[in-house]
Amino acid sequence: MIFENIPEIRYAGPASKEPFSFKFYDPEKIVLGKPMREHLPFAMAWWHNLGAAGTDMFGSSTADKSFGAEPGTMEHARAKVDAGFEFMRKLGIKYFCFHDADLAPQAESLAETERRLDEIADYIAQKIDETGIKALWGTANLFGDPRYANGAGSSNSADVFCFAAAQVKKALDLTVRFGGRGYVFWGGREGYETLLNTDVGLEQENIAALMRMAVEYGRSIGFKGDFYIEPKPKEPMKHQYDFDAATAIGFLRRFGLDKDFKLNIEANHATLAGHTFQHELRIARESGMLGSIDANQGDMLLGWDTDEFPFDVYDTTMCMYEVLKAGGLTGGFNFDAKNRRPSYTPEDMFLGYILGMDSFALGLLKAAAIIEDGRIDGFVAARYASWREGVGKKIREGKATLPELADYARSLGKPAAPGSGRQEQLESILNSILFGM
Ligand code: XUL
Ligand code: CO
Repeated sequence: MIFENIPEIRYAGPASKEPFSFKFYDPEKIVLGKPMREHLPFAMAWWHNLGAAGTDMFGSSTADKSFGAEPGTMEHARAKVDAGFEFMRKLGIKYFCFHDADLAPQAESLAETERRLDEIADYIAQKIDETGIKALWGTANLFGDPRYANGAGSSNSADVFCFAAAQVKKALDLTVRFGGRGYVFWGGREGYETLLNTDVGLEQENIAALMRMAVEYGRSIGFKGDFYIEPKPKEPMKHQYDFDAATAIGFLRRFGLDKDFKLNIEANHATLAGHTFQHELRIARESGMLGSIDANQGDMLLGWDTDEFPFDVYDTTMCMYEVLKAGGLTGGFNFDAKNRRPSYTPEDMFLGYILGMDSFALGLLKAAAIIEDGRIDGFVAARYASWREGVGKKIREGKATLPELADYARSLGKPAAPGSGRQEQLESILNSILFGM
């Protein structure tokens, strides 16, 4: 055992003062007809939880993530598997997300890297058989290696593109082997630093070509899940092509990829794009493309991707409202989050996940309460009532003409008024649902 001092984490209720317990995440509790665990398929992010040790631009690691083995060795790769499965089992987490590069150290040659991945995959597959824990999604790290400095699918070099293709193929093999529900493309380097050296048209066509080949190959090896784009506007590149949900949806439709792809929406990426988390979820939901969620949050005082554990219950509530309205996710909730640098002990790893899981459980309870209360949905329905009858209905059905509507407007005799939007009243209702007894 790696986390010897940490017990299995159980539900103890909101009044509990026991740090190693859930205050709101009660897996078997029925919410709107379904147990919480089904509403909330949580996943562990391999890279942050088992890899991130607190290094930043100004300082080295604060946390020890060696798990008793020498970092950079296959022994360490195995120790991470042991730590990860023990961690997930103790928290009752049923899924994990991974990049190929998170699983085993990269070797000099692609062939040796792939051999190492196969070796560790055998070990992971054994753990999957023992525990029933599976992959939520897999992905290829197409941003860390220097060869991807100008992008992967969007690289100026066809040889670099082929390396990316090899990695995507292998990551798909692993995702299928680990029972993954999805496969992610996060285009961290798919963008540009300056337009002076960039052929945007060629780069976008090539990214689409890589995605199309991934779909063809994935389906040929029996992958039945969804492919996802994870939008992010910038960082590491100055501009990334998958800027936000609307941009990614337009891209997928332009290249005919929208039947196989959905979106993986990350809270911190939404705010970097100048949107709220709920905005991105709503745009994805309205297009039938809300697939999965990277559950974290940013810091409004810092302008970058801080990947904090979710804590803001307004955000998790409105997130869960969108998820409930979408009828759930085909993916799940991946904690793409890391402890703050000064929270460097193994206990902090658990405390971060307890915070995140409780914040989403509380959000689920409150979102269900908003729906059951009905005042907000009722207000929205009433606000658009004019579209369900008379002239509004005719317009919605596509049966109206401009001259006809002009005649109608003239016949009204008084200026048309939209009616109050009642924003303050609605915000007050939200507060009373969140904090009222
Ligand atoms: C980076 C990010 C990635 C993706 C997977 O901002 O969110 O970790 O989730 O590559
Ligand atoms: Co992410």
